[in-house]
Amino acid sequence: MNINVVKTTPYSDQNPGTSGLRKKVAVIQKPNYLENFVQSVFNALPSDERNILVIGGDGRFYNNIAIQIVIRMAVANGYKRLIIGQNGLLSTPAVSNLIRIKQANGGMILSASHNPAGPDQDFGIKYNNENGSPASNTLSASIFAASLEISQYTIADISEVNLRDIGDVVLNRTTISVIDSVQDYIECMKRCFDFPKLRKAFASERLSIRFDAMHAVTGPYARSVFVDELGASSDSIINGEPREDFGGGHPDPNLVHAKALFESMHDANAPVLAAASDGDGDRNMILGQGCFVSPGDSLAILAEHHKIIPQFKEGLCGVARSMPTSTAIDRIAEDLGIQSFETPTGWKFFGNLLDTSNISLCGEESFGTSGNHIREKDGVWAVLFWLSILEASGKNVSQLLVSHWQRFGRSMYCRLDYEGISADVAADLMKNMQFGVSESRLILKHTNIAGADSFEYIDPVDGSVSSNQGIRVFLTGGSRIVYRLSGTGTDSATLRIYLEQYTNSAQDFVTSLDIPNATADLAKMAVELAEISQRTGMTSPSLVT
Ligand code: G16
Repeated sequence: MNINVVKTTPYSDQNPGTSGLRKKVAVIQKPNYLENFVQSVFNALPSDERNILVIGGDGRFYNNIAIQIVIRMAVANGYKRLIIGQNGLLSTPAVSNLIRIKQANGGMILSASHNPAGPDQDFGIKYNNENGSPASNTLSASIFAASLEISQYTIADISEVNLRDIGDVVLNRTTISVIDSVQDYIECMKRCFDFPKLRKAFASERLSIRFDAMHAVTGPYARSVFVDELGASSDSIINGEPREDFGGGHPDPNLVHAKALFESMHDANAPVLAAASDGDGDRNMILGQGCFVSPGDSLAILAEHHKIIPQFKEGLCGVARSMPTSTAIDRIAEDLGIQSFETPTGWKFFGNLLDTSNISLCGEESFGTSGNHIREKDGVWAVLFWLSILEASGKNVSQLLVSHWQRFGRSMYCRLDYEGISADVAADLMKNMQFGVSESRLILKHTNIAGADSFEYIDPVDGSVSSNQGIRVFLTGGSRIVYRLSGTGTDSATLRIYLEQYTNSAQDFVTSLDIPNATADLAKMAVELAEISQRTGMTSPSLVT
């Protein structure tokens, strides 16, 4: 077998964002573009961390071609074993689990998560560490640095590797193991939850589910877990076949992109729970009959009822949320007498806290929730957790929400996205906000602003400092406005404004409350403070979720 050494020149735009490198497919297809990035990852790793690599993707357009390139390069770079999901498919949580149980050095995930797929849409690639967590900021910086000085890459001259059949093939010094994409993940779920109990509840029809896999990677996982293992009816999974273009949809589980699912939960025959996941299976949206559970409330309710699942029967050691995520979880932590950590946006910031048992449960406003079983967010896990709470409490989703608010108050939560802003305008807008914070000008702009800052995180485990992670504006009474730029887009900038309005008034404890309407005054204030229309020319957000 020949190993080809190919001369190349650097691209200047391979700096990983919130979660790996995400680009338009046309960019990824530029000559040597993907190869440069993959070689830069290998170059950034010490040679003794290049032994076992897990590889898989969400099945989107270009997955099949990209995965063959990654395999040929890993063989050429001396990996001893490659563990690959059948047909190249692995969800992000499944990769994280495999890295850990197979003692791999890391994993390469081919996904742009919730971004749409297809020839004119997005593709992505990210590296996860040996603990199963997305690459740290330090490693990402080394990958970017390597990409700026790359002059050659190595690639094995082999024909297409058959990923259809499970089994091992030895190529040169590398064993290529094609494995069942789902089986190890199910075993992991069985360690976290009481499957026999859930199965009984499905059999007696106390539990029922509708799961929208959005034609992305989660379909086979959801079918195996909910239908084959737990006995849910076979029509419980909708849009369950992974497709290269995700069926032309936008696999972002929220009330805009999974609207039909939400509407179906108003039918008389609606199941007890509905849920949706995203492109790579790490996000989750939870719905009850006629009601939506915001990600912040979901995280808090899981923490409130944590003891009912085997994974947490000894209790939680601590919890964490990303900075823009609602503070509902903080109130539960206080009640439990444990710490609640506030990290920057991005799952990679939870890894150290999980590894050192500072926390065992964490989540984000972007529909991500998970525990200490892996080092990624985990959509199916969150759904199983909700099913377990429904089974144990005998309450429905709406009753769980209301009793949570009655005890702890409610963080009414809303996110405004301003998409397609030019990068310069977005940077200036944030600079102006930074200036307002540093000069304390923001505080003077409104009588109920109690404080404001630019969020900086000092990792309590390794001491690394992450600055400029978004602007926080604190209001009297516990409400907040947060501003930050998205790190997952592929062109132009997206400004996110996160609104959190705290209430402990019983009249707000109804699941049908129109949250954008209830937070309209806060939204107006947020838009004025940041001078959105003057600076962007936009009179309304592109998306409200
Ligand atoms: C990724 C990260 C999440 C993060 C989200 C935020 O999600 O994995 O930890 O919360 O991005 O995205 P943005 O920077 O656009 O606000 P995913 O599901 O896209 O991998």
